[in-house]
Amino acid sequence: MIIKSVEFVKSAVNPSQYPMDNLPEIAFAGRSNVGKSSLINSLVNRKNLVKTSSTPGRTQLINFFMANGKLSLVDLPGYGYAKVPESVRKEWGPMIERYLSTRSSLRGVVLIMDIRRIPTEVEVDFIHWLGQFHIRCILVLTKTDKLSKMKQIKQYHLAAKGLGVEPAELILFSAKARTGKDAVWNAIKRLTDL
Ligand SMILES: Nc1nc2c(ncn2[C@@H]2O[C@H](COP(=O)(O)OP(=O)(O)O)[C@@H](O)[C@H]2O)c(=O)[nH]1
Ligand SMILES: [Mg+2]
Repeated sequence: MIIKSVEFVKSAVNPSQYPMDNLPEIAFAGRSNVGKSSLINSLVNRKNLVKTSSTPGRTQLINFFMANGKLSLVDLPGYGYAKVPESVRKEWGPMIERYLSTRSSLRGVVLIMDIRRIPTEVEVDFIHWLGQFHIRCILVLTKTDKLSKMKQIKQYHLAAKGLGVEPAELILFSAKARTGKDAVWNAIKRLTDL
């Protein structure tokens, strides 16, 4: 996809604050610090459209972006970061659930996982939960540059097994090495008919 323009639209907590433009929408989810913001920046060829951080667990809002005036991209707050206070965590679940279960323009969720971590029941449950809402899921293993090619292949198969999917359903990605971007875009295009 050739990105001609991309802009931040707004941040939201409640459905009344979501943009009303009704554009096809793709949301990005993953644990804090997994490389979600870096992946979005890389997809739209921007260094810092979405703030990246080495201090995880800070973003607690749903951030909406618009690409080429016709595709909505959503950065969901990361989950599973131990240092997030319980009070914040209590808000997080319902906020994400509300978004995912009510957003009618949502065409799919990109679930981003660190290739070095074997997916746990958190990821498996999330995928299952999305399925119950008939939300399509694009599975991405990121930070592949951190592993040798041999280790990548090993982890790729272990991740597929852990998630209960065919290896071919997983996309290998690295923001640093700039690999996997076309594969993610192709998957997004399939879900959005763009
Ligand atoms: N080596 C490497 N580091 C990455 C990659 N993607 C993100 N990071 C680093 O991981 C940290 C968290 O990234 P960020 O995009 O802010 O993660 P988020 O919390 O999921 O949005 C930052 O220090 C990034 O520079 C990648 O593909 N390779
Ligand atoms: Mg982020």
